[in-house]
Amino acid sequence: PQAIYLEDYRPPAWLVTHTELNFELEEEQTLVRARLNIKANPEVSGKPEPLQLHGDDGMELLRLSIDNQVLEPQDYRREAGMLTINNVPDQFVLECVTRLLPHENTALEGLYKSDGMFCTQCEAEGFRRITFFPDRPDVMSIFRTTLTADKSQYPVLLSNGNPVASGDAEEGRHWVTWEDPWPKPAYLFALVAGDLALLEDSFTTCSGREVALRIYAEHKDLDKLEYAMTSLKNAMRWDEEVYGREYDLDIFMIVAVDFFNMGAMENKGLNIFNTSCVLAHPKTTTDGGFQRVEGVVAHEYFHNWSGNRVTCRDWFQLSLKEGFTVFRDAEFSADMNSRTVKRIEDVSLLRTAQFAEDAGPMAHPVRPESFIEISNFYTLTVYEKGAEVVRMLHNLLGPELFRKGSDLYFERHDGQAVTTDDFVAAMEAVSGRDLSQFRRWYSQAGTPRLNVTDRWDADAGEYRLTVKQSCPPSPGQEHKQPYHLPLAYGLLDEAGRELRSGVLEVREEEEAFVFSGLESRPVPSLLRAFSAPVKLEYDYSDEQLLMLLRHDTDGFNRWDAGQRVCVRLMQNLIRDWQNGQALQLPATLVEAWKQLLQDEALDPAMLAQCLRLPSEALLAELADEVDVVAIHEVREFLRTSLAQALEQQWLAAYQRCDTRDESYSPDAASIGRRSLKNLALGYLMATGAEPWLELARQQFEQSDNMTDQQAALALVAHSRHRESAAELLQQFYLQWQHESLVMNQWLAVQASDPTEGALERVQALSEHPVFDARNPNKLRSLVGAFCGQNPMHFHSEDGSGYAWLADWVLRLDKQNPQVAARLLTPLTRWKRYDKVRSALMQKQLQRMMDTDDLSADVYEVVSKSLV
Ligand code: HT7
Ligand code: ZN
Repeated sequence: PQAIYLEDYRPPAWLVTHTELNFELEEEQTLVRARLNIKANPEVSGKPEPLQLHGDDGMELLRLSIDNQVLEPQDYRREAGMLTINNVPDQFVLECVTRLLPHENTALEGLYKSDGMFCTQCEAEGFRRITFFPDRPDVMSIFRTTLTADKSQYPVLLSNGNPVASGDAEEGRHWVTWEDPWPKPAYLFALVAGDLALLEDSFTTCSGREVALRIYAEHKDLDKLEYAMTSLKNAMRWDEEVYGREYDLDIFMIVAVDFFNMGAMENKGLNIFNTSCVLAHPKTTTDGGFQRVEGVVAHEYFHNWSGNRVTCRDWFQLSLKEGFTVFRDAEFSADMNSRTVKRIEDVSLLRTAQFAEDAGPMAHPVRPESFIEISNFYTLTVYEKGAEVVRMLHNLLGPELFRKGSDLYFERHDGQAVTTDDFVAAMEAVSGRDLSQFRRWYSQAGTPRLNVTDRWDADAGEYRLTVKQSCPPSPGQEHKQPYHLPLAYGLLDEAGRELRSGVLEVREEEEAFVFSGLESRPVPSLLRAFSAPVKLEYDYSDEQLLMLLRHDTDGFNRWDAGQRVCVRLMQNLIRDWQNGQALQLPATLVEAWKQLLQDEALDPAMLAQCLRLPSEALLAELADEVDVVAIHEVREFLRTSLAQALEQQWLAAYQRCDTRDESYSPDAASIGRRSLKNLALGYLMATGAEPWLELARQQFEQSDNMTDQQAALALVAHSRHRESAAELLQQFYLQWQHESLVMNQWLAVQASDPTEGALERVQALSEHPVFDARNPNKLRSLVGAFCGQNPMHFHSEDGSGYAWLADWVLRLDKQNPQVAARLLTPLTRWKRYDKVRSALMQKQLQRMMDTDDLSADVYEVVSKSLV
């Protein structure tokens, strides 16, 4: 497979002004008649180029004509995914007929079947599996689509835009024509055909237009659509109020499908969602699930402007739409729920998974410079770090100028396919600032380090902060230039009173900032709200951190101070464990946690965040060499010790947050109470005392919502009470076996069970009737959860976990390369482990590399990892 490079970008030689598509959907085949109005791009000068259209090599071409003249095979060439036709006129109509086999499409790209319904996934390069087309985002066309199918089996026929005509056809078939007035790239095309249930509502836009809102799902899931509808209406209002963005069609539709490679897709007017991101019901969905639905519904809706009306010039610019849209959805969720908790969750993900990606073999800038398979670049770097880059612009410019910048960006580029540079240019234009140094965030990979030291001059009352920045090398980028970043800070006195606060702009490799007029040496609260995606080093004492944990006015930094204390302690304990020394729990930590637990004024959600120990994944990311066993043992030791030392306080917290009398609501306050209650239950269970097992069993049996039931299930299932574990798992299975999404949780709970025999359990589960290897959600729940959330067993020293994953990847590569390549990620981190493990991981990577006919997806990840 060949890499393609950003620097090779050339504008398209041919444009498609109008696209007419006709789908004859049948059980055994689908015929697609495409009629494209093509013209030479007036902005490309020079001698006319041959017409080149993308088209998957496996796609059957039945007929091809230009201006009604049928072309014979000698009139065109098909190779390497391209159809080339020489000597075409300046403007013409190309017609072609292709035959597809959607029921055999297991890759879930292009047109495929999910549980009996037809659906599509065209981002990034799926449209070329439907018909021949310049399948690149800078070719924007007006689409008119007609679907014909059997009326009783597929009563619902949907595509982008508004329905303009419909009727009955012969042999019990019917048809509907859809017209989308907004020019769009082919990756935003979609169709759905099926027998679907519908939840309907409407929304009146800020200019008084009525928009019909329709959410479709399988009939059995009709009762799980309300939350998505509420979230959609909230998102539509929020986008009007916060960004001035109004919806632009008469209908907005969402369809839930169970077979989907990612979370959801923002097709114009017809979003297609993984069921896991749209269905929600208190009985079957956890709080986390509700929040995911709210966030993803908003994310896809926000794409209508940031992605659809203004789209990407090429796929290197992916973060233009994804980074900006993640920032927008994060702000939306922060406004709907708790801002601090949302920030803590997002930063935790960034620090564990994105920082690890930035330090791994697939590290790439937010705007990558090359790729073999673009699907491999839907990454945490493009999405989450990309969002942090937009957030930094927000921090540097302030909310008013940022809004002006986004208004200008949408106004300047409406209907265009543009670049991340255009986005920054709009911010420059409204602020009058030079953001050229800031642009390095888009072009340089790796996580910068900020090393901060300070000096106090008591005589002058002067406090000096010295900030040094550096960034480690990443593939293809040995040396990095300094970044321009906002460093939000506060200065507190010893008693925790805030003396100063503001935002410093860091630009140099080394830079000093001086504060005068202070009476005593302050304690700095640095990088407030995580104002830049960096690793901050400052030599805090435990006392200073505990003071910040109690008093910082920045909620995020309060939490972060507590995490820093724990991380430092755990790193020391890991060293002790490695040296064979007895592990000891420091009294200061117990005291600090006791105080927190007794402070009834504290928000339960915040308290739960503060009392959750840093994850094994975070400790692994921070280690020079990952010692899986030591990390696990130390975390377990600390959990058990804190559980025993504070048993009464955990019980009091559990009782304080007992929500048994409340009816379920997914609002932030209730979610916060449940999260503290279940955290407390986890600590109580960690004491190993029988009464708490009983309490967990009671909660499992009596709770009326999935959050509490699943929390109790996971605690018991992962405990040493094996009989109870088996009983509850069986009970849960019998209760929920017909709810596919709940069964995903059931699989994931077992796959992440750290007790003995985990590999045998997941092997057995892969033969269980609820498991379906063609369904990406099932694969993520079983294979993904075992390899990503069960480090002790995945990293078993005999290499059995690695071999199991490699077996899966090789099997799935034939079936669904996108999913295969994603599941492979944990093996790519082999350099981070001890010699034995890294050799075993490499062996599996090499085994894959030696396999013939690897997909481009898997080939790219494996080959880059082995370098
Ligand atoms: N923009 C969407 C990306 C997406 C996708 C990409 C590759 C393969 C399958 C896919 N399904 C959806 C999702 C989003 O970020 O909104
Ligand atoms: Zn997106």
